[in-house]
Amino acid sequence: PAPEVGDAGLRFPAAFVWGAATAAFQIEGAAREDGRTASIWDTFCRVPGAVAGADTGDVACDHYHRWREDLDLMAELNLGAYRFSTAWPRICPEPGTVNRKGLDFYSRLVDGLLEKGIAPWLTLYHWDLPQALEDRGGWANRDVAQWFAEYALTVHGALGDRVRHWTTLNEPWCSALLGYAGGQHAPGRQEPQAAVSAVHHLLLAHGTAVRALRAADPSAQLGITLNMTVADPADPDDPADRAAADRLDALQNRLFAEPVLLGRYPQVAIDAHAAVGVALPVRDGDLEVISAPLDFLGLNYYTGASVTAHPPAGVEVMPGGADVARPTSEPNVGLGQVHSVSRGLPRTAMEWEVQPDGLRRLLERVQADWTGPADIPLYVTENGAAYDDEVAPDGSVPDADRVAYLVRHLEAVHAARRNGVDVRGYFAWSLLDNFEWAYGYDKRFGIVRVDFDTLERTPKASARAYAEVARTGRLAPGGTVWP
Ligand code: PNW
Repeated sequence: PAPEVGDAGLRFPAAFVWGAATAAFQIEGAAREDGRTASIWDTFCRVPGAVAGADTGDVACDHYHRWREDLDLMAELNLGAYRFSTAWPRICPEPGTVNRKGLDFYSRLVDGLLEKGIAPWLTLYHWDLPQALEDRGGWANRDVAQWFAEYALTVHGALGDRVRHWTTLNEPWCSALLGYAGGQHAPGRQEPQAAVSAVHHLLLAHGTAVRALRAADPSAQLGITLNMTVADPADPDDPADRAAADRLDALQNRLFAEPVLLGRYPQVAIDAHAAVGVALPVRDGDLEVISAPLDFLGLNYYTGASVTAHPPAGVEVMPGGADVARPTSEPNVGLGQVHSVSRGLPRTAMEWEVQPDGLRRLLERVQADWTGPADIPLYVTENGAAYDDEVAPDGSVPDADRVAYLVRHLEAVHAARRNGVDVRGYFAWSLLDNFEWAYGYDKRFGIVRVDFDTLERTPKASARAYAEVARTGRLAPGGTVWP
């Protein structure tokens, strides 16, 4: 095999997947078209103070109408893969219903991708639960596992002949804990027991869908995407700080990775829940369903955390704590005293510290603890940064900070590969500036700029740089020196 490091810079194998990612609610718009019904995010956007600027997903990037143009962009950027999600409320607004027009949109999109030689990576759930299902209890209702499996089979029935890579859930931590405990995300509930029920039912939905899809299509590649953090004790010599880092790791990372890949919930998380009087509603046989074998694990990584058990004097860095008017709470149920402390690293517009080496360490740890034993590969399904981009007088967007962010994280992926991690692809978040959840359109993660007045798309410098990496399969000599 070709050497990975050399005069040509850092080389990735020819089969390495170079992609970009989006999610339905964040880009599509067309919220009331062709039979789409309301999702929990349509409702949440109308709660006063829930979303910055009272922004909604009504128009977003208007991708529902501009998808052909967006496909041209993807081809221009040399993408080998496109990670997108299907909107449940376009397809199965209620159990037992199917909306053909919703499926047809994704069928056209998939055909368009394949025509351009771009592999579709489909995510079934990226946070837009039909409001009709939330009205029946949402993720806190155990029946949701069955509803989700039915929806998964419906989408597979329409697209399974052309889509090879299927992801059940994107970041169930966010859906359950920001949605039902912290209240930062839809449906905005702040009910600890409902939140841990949602954790379990999301995972049960995942496993039930995996079993159903596997039976329908033995050759489909099935996975889940988890968001993980690297929690370091602020003072590694302080047992209280070490315990704080351990609780955060248990409640953000292990609570999801272990049931899915090892078939058990971590005792530290069970104890943390019990301490606040709540419990995962596990029934006999559930963990067998939840740990149905997978073909890959997707990891989303943005930042790490340095944590202490002692209330800090300085400013707290709380990933995901939206700067909005509505009161929210700590999302991690039973976390206890855990406070983030700044390491003085550069930050993105989300206030998240830039910690590329955290990605290398995370990949190594995830393989050692989970994907190695399960014998499955890893993909970075999201990584990227929000910055306050400036538009130059000639209309170009010289986003040097985002270029540096991407390069440094790709170097970390390469370092993990050199250390033996089987990570086979990388998806930049995001293809387009889009609806950044509780932050609305204020935070721009795109490698392509979207003008939200005209909806015009402009590839940023980061898009050009990423296109070059995707074309050549390498980072230029010195890593950070880009063409
Ligand atoms: C992920 N947190 O969200 C999502 O998958 C994307 O849809 C989103 O646009 C992207 O990351 C950037 O935020 C997260 O609070 C939201 O730690 C919040 C957190 C993590 C990920």
